[in-house]
Formats: sequence, structure tokens, C-alpha cells
Amino acid sequence: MDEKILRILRAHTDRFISAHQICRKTSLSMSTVARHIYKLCDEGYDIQAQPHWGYKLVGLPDRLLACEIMWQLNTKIIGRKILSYDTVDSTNSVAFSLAERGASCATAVFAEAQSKGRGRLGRSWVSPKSKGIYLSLVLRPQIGSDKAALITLLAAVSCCEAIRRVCGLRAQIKWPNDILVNNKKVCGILTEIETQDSKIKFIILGIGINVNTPIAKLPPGASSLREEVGKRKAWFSRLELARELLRRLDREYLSFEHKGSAGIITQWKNLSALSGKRVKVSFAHRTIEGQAQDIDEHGALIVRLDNGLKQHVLAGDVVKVR
Ligand code: BT5
Repeated sequence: MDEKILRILRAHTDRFISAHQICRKTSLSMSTVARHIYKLCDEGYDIQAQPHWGYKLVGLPDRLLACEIMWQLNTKIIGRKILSYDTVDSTNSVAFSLAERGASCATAVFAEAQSKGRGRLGRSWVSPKSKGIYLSLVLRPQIGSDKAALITLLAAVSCCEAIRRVCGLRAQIKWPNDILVNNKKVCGILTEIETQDSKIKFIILGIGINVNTPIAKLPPGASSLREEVGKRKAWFSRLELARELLRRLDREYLSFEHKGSAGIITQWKNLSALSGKRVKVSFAHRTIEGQAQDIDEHGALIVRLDNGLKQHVLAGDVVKVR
């Protein structure tokens, strides 16, 4: 019922709507409507109440509530189902257990905070409350596991586009999973794959974006969109960015499923922070050094070693860029 009342208020943000009209549209009594309005205010909605005139919605809560993210989202598949939590250990872990219990493709899990946000290889992701976007998607793509790295590329392209559109910042991709603004990490992507008989059962695509996070709360080398835009902006709407991100993911994912990876790879190359740069890539037990030249059709980084040989690197950390 809260959602129904919200829909009515949303349709009248330019003027007050009388309690009487809300009662008529919802078949609720005056006192029940008043109770719902109090509850919405409690949740952070800014609703003005004027005797005789009624109610007017003047502000939304700075929270990533499922019903708010869905409002005018207009995606085809991504975000068909959205779950939002206050604090979880990790949205990837929540999405993983939902997927194991049969959650449909493109289910999205958002949280205001993570107590054990995860990076790759056992590393952690700092996730202060209500400052960033912490999102995991359940995906069930019809692709071989050799193409799974392309999902990270697809997500990276979508993140850069959403950041550029909503925040006006030039975001770049540092292969494989970092998004940088002014050379500082503002976003990380964690793609986890569950396979069965060497086929992909599901993929959990985790995305963390530092939106309004103060730099003091972040590890060295990291920043947030708010910090990078400087004094021009007091804060960014996480809601607007989350919606735009889902729209971009929707577009890229559908294009990937129907037309393959060529479009994503072309966009990725235009956004890469590494093209032509000298890089050092570290793996569990060794490192290689050379010039980052390109990525291949599987999403592997092609590094030209000093001896002239080319190596295709599917997983690793770029530890040095010149
Ligand atoms: C990543 O790992 O960059 C992937 C991060 C994915 C986070 C999302 S949030 C939603 C979903 N649920 C999860 O539990 N995770 C995903 P990696 O490349 O391994 O980088 C991790 C490293 O980045 C850490 O070791 C720190 O040095 C640094 N780091 C940690 N928190 C950060 C932050 N908030 N911003 C920037 N850098 C950070």
C-alpha cells in the first residue's frame, strides 16, 4: 500500500493532493492514509502536509530502495527483480545463495553497507554505509566458460558510461576490473562463476562504486566520484546512478547475447587506461612485463613482452603502469 500511495504522490509532485483524493484512489480511511504517510516520512521521504490542501512529495530518501530504483527504470531484463538490504556481509554472497536457490537471470541485489565486502583473491572491499553503490547481479548467460571474462568487460563499459552520463566524469578502465577517474580507483568489479559439467550455471556480477565516499574512509589510491568532481557538486544521487547503471548493463547485456562481443570490445578499447602503456602484470607466482597492446575476443589482455612475443593474459593484476 505504501507503494500505491507513493505512486499517487509521485504523479502530483507539482501540487498538493488532498487526503480525500488519496482515500478515494486507495479505498483507505483518512487515518490509515495518515499512518502510511507517517511511515513513508520515517523511511526518509520528504512529504509536506498542509491542512486543507493535503500532501506533496518534495524529496526522496538517500537510500537505494528497490521500489525507487525500479521507478521509470524501463529495462528489458536487468533489474526485473530488485532486492535491497540495509547491511549484508557481501551482496555477492547474498546473490550467490539466491542463485543457488533458483533466482532468475538479472535479479539485482543492492545494499546500503557491506560488513565483509569482497574483492578478488580474498581481498576486501571497503563499503561505508549509504555512501556508495554495492550491487550484485545474478546472470545466466548462454555462453561457454571461456567467454566469462567478457562479462567483466561488459560491466566495466557500463560503469564508465553511467558515470560519464550522470556525473560528467571521464572514467577509464584499468584491465581487468578497475574503473579509474583521474587515475584513482573509484569502482571495482568482482565476477564469480559457478560451473557445472564445465558449463556456466550462473555468474554473480558484483559492482562497487564509491559515489559520495569521503576519501578518508578509502584505502590509498582510491577515490570517489564526489571527491573527483571537486567543489562543483556537494553529492551525487546514488539512485540516479544506480538506475543509469542498470540501464547500461541491460543494453550491453542484450547486445552481447544477440550480437556477440564485438561491440563491447570496441567500446572497451576506447575506454581503456592501458592501451599502449608499459605494464607489469602479476600472477600468483610470477610477473610479466611489457606493453599492453590490445584485448582479444575472450577479454584477455594482450601484452607484448620485451622479447617480442605476445602473451594473452586472462587473469592477473596490473601492478605497474608507465
Ligand atoms: C575489486 O577487487 O576491485 C572488486 C570489488 C568488488 C566490490 C563489489 S561491492 C558489491 C559486490 N559485493 C562484494 O562483496 N563485492 C562486490 P580487487 O581488484 O581485488 O581490489 C581490491 C582492492 O581494492 C583492495 O585490496 C584494496 O586495495 C582496494 N579497495 C578496497 N576497497 C576499496 C574501495 N571502496 N574503493 C577503491 N579501492 C578499494
